[in-house]
Amino acid sequence: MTTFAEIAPQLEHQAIEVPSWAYGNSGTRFKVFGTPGTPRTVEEKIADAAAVHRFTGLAPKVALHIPWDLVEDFAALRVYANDLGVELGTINSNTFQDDDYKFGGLTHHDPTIRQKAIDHHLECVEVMGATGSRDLKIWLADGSNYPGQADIRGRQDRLADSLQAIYAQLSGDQRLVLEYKFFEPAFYHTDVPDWGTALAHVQALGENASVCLDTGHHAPGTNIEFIVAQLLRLGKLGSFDFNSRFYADDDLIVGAADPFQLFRILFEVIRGGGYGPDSEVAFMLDQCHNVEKKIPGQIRSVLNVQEMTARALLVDRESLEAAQQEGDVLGAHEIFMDAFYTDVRADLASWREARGLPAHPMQAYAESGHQETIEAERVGGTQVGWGA
Ligand code: LRH
Ligand code: MN
Ligand code: MN
Repeated sequence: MTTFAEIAPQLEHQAIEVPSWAYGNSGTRFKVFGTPGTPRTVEEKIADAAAVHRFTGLAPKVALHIPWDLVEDFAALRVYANDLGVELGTINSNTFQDDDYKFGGLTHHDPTIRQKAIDHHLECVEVMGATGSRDLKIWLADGSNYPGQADIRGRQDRLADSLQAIYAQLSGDQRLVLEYKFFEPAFYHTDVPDWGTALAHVQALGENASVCLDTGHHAPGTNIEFIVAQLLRLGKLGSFDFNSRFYADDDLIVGAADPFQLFRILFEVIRGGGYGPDSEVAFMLDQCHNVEKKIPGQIRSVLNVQEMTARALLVDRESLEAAQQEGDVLGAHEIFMDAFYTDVRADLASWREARGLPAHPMQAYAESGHQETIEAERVGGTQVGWGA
């Protein structure tokens, strides 16, 4: 049995990137509820992300979405973030809220619109230069609703060409990360529906292109940890967008719907070399907090990832391998489940305390008065969020 003391040093490597949009107002197509204390500016979103890091020590970076987080001076925004103790992380492009993109962006049949979508990505690459971001994350809303509506094959060819134009503008250690999603907003076909399609495109691009796996973007019952194992094996797992789903792309708190699935995913990440100081895999959250408070929602999320990482690290891999070799099905399964069922919360509390962090970040945040302060301060103005 592996002990917590044995795995504790490995917990130091945990870094989870939080999304700026988690702090803005969000909702469903039925209603966006306003939440007191919601940021009115990009700076206030970053300040909220910095609060999550202060209380947990787990979230040193904040991902930006362009144009939601468009500012005049990204270099100044970077200094502002650094002063608050966080860095600016992944730059997410957005070609899904402009009328021109009704029938697609990077796949569009009209060269003018396709070029507009490419240019948007080139602007994102410029932003990355100013923010010091490594990753450009591309998710496409492109697809069609009805059979015959679009030339599925032609769109793949145009997508490959568009991605090539964007990839050519990356420099140094910058990366292009392509995110897949099997449906929504298009319902008949999606242009990057699955990891196989994403892989085909990033493989054609080259070494600095990889796949982003959003845990909410799969059909029910999909074995996500298998995809993790395969992409790591091929050196093409660039990043995660973590969240929980009950039905579709619910974007709920990671580890809330199915902690065991999160454990299985993290086990494969560790097994495949995707966790640790030399890992190239970015752990990100892609979530919204529609009805709960946003900062504690994010604190809960990063703690859930930490908890399941600790449990996954606890799997006695030597004994597991021995049991597997012997064909001891139930023995191997038990070793795996023993780690999953280990309650690490008290050990993690002491571990945090030893690092000068609050033992219980949720409670510490609730008692800090921070929420009341931002709710009192942030009145008036426009609350930013989805669709802003
Ligand atoms: C699409 C998605 C993608 C977007 C984000 C807001 O469903 O997962 O990552 O950038 O949501
Ligand atoms: Mn996502
Ligand atoms: Mn999504």
